[in-house]
Amino acid sequence: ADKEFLLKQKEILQLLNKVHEPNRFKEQVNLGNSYDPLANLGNYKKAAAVHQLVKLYNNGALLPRGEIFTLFRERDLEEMIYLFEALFYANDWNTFLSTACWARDRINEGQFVYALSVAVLHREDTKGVVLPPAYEIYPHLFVNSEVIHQAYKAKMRQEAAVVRMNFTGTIRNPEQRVAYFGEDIGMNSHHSHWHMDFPFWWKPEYGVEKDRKGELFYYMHHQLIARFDLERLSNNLPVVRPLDWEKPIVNGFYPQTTYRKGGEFPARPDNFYFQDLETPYIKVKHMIAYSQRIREAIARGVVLTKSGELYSINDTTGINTLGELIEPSVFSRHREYYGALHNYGHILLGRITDPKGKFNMPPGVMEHFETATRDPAFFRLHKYIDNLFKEHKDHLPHYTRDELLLPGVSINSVEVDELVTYFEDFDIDLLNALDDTVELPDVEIKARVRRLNHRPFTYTINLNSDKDATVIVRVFLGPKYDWFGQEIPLEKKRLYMIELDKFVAKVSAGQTPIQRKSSESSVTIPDRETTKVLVQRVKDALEDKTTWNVNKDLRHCGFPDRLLLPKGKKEGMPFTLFVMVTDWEKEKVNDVPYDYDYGGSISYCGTLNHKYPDTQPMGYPFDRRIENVEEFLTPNMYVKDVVITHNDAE
Ligand code: CUO
Repeated sequence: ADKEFLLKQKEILQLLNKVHEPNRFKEQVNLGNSYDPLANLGNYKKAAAVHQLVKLYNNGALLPRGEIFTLFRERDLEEMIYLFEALFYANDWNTFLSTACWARDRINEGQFVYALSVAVLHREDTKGVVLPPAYEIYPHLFVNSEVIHQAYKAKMRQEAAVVRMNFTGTIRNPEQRVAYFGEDIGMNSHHSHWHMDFPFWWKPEYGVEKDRKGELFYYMHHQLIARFDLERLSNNLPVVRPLDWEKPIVNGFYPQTTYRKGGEFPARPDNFYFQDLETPYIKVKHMIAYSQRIREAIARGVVLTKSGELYSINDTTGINTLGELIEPSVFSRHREYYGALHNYGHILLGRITDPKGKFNMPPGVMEHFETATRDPAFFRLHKYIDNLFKEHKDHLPHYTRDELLLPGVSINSVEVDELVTYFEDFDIDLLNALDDTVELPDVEIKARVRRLNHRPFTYTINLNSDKDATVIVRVFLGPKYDWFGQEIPLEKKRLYMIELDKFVAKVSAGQTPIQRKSSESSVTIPDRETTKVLVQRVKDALEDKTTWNVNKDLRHCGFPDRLLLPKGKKEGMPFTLFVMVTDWEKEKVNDVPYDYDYGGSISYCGTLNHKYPDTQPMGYPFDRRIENVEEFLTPNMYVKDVVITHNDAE
């Protein structure tokens, strides 16, 4: 990389260093203090946002530093957007950096980190900049109270420490058996980054390609639930049931997690009912009405637009329209009529124990994308929403044999290595969790968590083709048996199929073995680099001790590679492996020969700044009904049983 890029990388890491403390990098502080955004309005493409932000700041009207920021509070969001626009619309790097340095010690840390991160992910001149892992910037959102408490003790004693973190709750709560999934820091980091790459507040005026964003909202969350269900089956738990606005939420939840300032995250006892809220004004009956209107749109195949027209959703792009409508995003065709089903669901769950704000409780875990999946009710809300998407997909015609076939190509066999999962220890750096109010030097303090992993494996797909061709390969895994031990028929199993990989391969006439490694999966990303390693690497590269390769398609979004396989069982648990090959020439979108990577995690994270690379609906061929299994299974598909064995440790 050139020096210019490395300096940018260095500045960003410094800006995100200990965000709760005053900036300690003198040059940045000087820059921030000498810079007056109002005197430089000409340097922004949208001066109005900068003007608003500074005006609010000067009036002391912004969310103060130290307070909790959530995207689900209208005011917090609005202010954050002003800052984002100031950063995103800064005409050049100097203006960007000066604005960020100015904001660093003035704007609420939560708003600052979020706005800066989203700006870095989307600005042309910061493409390829690596952000520190979210769990190092905000350890509070990823580890529980006990760990933070122990970490403070260690710092006071000035002793290096490794604090063991247990999953929340006890074995008397059956839901705890799958807490390793909902509380996995990599999974939470993936989820929060997905929402940074595809924010619901994203405006068309930003001019960045957000191809099939509504469909991705559906598909990524659909896959999260399917994966959660496979983890549940691996632990003898039934699959998740959707929420019901009028019935009690049977399972309570005690997050045992604490904010840096503002107290513990609120808990929810068992069997709580949804409650009406006053601010924001959300009534349970509104949620029911929104659902009814959405279901009516699905049944009729059209949504009502704001201007009173009917807009068809009766085709493959319908899912995208529906995703934008249900989330909802700025692209919702009629926000007033269809409401904000999903976002309000998050808010209703987050405020459920203090609906009137009587006790001034802080936001619940559901009100942050970093913490939402810790609560099992997250998966119940999303299954409820997923069932609406399913209802829509079930209205579309099933795929015909002709559509599914790839003439001249057949899969003869698929071989896969032994599939083994295990738990391992992982240490999180807690440096940023502790403030420096006491003038004590930093000591090494880490939280040690248990996390699921699997042995690396390879598939070999043996293809027979009557010509040279470029094919696209899709690999899925689904459960063989349900919770009752009954074999699941394919037309039902399709809803629990998790995507393992999607990639492009060249085949020549005759037999071709296609080999693919688990580490190459289009679903996942490897462990994120730690802040420490990043800081050192930049330093070394600036001193020409190492090289730094800039990856302009770098993604922070991506399911953790460790979680590619569900846990399975000690005695071995049978699953169904499914492979399908189709014609890449027919499905490719961009006119680049090998554009399937775009950062390596396109399956759940799509692409940034490009068109989505293939034309098939996400989840194809399992997104639609299967009428007749025999007719569905064509020679270019292959189904086989595989076994996943779980070892407690490796
Ligand atoms: Cu990701 Cu509800 O959209 O958490």
